[in-house]
Amino acid sequence: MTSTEAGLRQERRMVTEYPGPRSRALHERRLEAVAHSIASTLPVYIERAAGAIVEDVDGNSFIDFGSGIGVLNVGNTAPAVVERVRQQVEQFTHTCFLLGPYQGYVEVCEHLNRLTPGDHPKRSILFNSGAEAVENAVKIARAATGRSAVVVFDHAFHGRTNLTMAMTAKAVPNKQGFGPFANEIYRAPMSYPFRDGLTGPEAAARAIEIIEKQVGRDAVAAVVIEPIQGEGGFIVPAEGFLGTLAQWCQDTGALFVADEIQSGFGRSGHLFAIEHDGVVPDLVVTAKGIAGGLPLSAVTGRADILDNVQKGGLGGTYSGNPLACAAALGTIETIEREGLVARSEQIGALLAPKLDELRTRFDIIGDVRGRGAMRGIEFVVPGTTEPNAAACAEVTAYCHSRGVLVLAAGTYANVIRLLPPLVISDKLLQEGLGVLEEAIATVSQRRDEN
Ligand code: PLZ
Repeated sequence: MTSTEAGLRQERRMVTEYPGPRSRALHERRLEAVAHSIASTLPVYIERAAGAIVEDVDGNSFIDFGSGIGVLNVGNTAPAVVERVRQQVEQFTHTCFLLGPYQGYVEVCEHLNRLTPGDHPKRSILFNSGAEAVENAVKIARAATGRSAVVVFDHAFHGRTNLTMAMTAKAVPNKQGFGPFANEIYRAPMSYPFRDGLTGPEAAARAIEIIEKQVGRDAVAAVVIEPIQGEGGFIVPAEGFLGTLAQWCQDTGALFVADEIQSGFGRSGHLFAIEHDGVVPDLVVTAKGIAGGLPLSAVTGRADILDNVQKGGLGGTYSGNPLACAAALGTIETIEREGLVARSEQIGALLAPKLDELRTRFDIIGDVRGRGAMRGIEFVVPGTTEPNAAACAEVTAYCHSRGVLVLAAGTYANVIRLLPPLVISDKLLQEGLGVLEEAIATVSQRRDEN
C-alpha cells in the first residue's frame, strides 16, 4: 500500500444519506456563488481521493469508475505524481517556457516522442487543455498543408473553445447560443457498428465520398478523429475504418490527426487507441491521462510538420507549466513501472464477459463495447435500437447513491461509460460491477412493472 492510499482506505462506504448534510450546505453556498451554467453530475462535494476511491465531505467513499472523465489513469494522488509535484512546487512554480525554459518540459516531449506510434523523427509541443491542443493541431496542420478545411465526424467531441465547438458534434448543451462558429469545418459520418451495421471499409467509403463531394480531394488540411469516441458514446469504429481513412489522407495529402485525449495513456489496453488499428498518425493530440490530474496537453507528430510553423507561432503563458510537467513525468513513470497498459487489458478482460452477460440478460441494453478499461453500455427501448436516456439516467443515479461513480455519455445520453483508474484492484472492480448489475436489474424490473 502506498502512503496516500494508507491515508484513505480503498473501500466503498456510505455513512450518511446521499447527499449528506455537509454536501447539501455547500450546495446552498454554490447556488449563490457559482455560475449556474456549470453543471456537476454528483450532488456531493469531494474532500479527498486516492487510488480508485473518492471521499466526500460527509465521509462517504465512492468507487471511482470515471477517473475524472478519463484523467486519473494512474489513480488519484498517485504517489509518484504527488512526490514530483511536491518537489517541483518547492523549486519553482512558473517561469513561462516562452521566457525561461526548463528540463521538465523537454523531458515530457522526449517521452511523448518515444511513446506515440511510429519510429519517424518527432517533435512535441505542450499546452494546458485538450481543446487548446486540438486548436493547435489544426493550426499546425493548416500551416503545413497550406489548406484550410478540417474534417471531423458525427458524435465527435473536441472541446468547448470557438474552433473546437465547431468541431464538436452535439449542439445541446455544448454549442447552443454560442455561435457563430469557426468555418471550414466539415462533418462526415462516423462508423457506428451498432447503429449503421456497416463494415469499416464501407463506413470509410461513405465518409470519403462525402468528403470528396462536399470539400474536395485537394482541400483537406486535416482529418481529426477520436480513435474511440468518448463523449459521443464510447463508439469503437468497425475494423478498417480508421486505416482506410488514414490511407486516404496519405493519398490526398491531408494530415491524419488522432485525438487521443480520452482514449490515450493506457486507457484502451494499448498506450494509444489508434495502435489497435495499426495506424501511425501524422499528429497525435493528448491531454487528460497525460498528467494525473494536472492541466497539461500536447501535440506530438512528424518533425517536419511541427518544425514548419514559424518560430514563435505557437505558445501560451502557462503552456507546459512546470508543475504539470512534473505530474506528467510521475504519470509516465507510474504507467511504465506498474505495467498499467497490461493492467488496462486485464481490466478489459474482466469487464467484457460481465458486460456481455448483462446484455443478454437485460433487454434495456442494446450494445456493450469498448477496449481495455474503456467500456460503454448503450441503453435502448427494449426490442428496438431507440435510445433510452431515461434508463441510463436511472442506472447512473442508482450507482451514485450506492457509492459507485459511473458517467453517462452519448449523443443520445444513453450510454454508461466505465473508465476506472488502471490501478483499481480486482476487488473494487468486482464490487462496483456488482452495484452496476443491481442497478440495471432494478431499473429493468421497474420498467417491466410499469
Ligand atoms: N477531445 C476526445 O474527450 C474532453 C469534456 C468534459 P478539455 N472530454 C471531457 C466537458 O463536458 O467539457 C475532450 C475529449 C476529447 C477533446 C476534449 C477537450 O478537452 O481538456 O476539456 O479541453
